[in-house]
Amino acid sequence: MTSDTPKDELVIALSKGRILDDALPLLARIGIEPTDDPEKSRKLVLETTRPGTRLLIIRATDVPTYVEYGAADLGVAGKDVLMEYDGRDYYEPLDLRIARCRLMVAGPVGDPPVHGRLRIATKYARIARDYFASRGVQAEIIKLYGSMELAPLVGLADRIVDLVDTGNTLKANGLVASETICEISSRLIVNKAAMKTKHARVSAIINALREVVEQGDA
Ligand code: PRT
Ligand code: MG
Repeated sequence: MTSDTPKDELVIALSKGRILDDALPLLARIGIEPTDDPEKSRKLVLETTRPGTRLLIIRATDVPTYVEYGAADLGVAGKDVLMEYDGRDYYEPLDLRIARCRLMVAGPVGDPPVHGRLRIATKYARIARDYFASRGVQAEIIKLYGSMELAPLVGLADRIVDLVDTGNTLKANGLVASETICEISSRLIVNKAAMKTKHARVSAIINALREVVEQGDA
């Protein structure tokens, strides 16, 4: 791919928030710790305690793009983001089992079933389209970029497709989940060229993380 990182460097792309919160302890256990506090620092490139290994702090939805084009060698991204992403040209060797949640269909509490075409508000247009099509349900997908919970309350949509963790956000807005589309967790993804040109270092990270993840499960 086009913009490969220098050969003597390893770049890992991550997003701020829950993925960073959950990924930092895993990285620390394999000896990679940022030298600045990522939540406090405004830097988008963070040096780590492992020489030549850097973290890029970017938007969650941009992680697969950086990895596919080789601007990062590795990345951590939610399965939701990967499923929605247009490209597929990277490896996905490991389920990190962090930032777990479910992608669900939800609607107003006590709402009767909708007959005919369903209007679905979601950030996950591709996933929602595929899901309803696979079930033979006629759905009009309304793409939103956030606050999906509002859409049924103001008559913009009949249902939403969104991530649910505790269910508190749905509850606070008078919504209830009706179907699970899939279970979500974050995955380690790897640039295809880096897997070859930096094979020793990349596979050492994959294997070390796999061990940590499996220990966490025991
Ligand atoms: O926030 P920004 O627009 O920059 O990007 P983002 O929303 O993609 O990032 P972030 O950090 O919010 O989420 C990153 C990833 O975390 C997602 O892609 C998921 O893979 C994962 N994840 C895990 C979640 C949740 N759990 C989650 N609960 N992402 C979002 N939520 C939201 C959900 O959308 C809803 O608004 O939390 C709310 C529901 O939570 P509960 O606990 O009230 O059910
Ligand atoms: Mg968010």
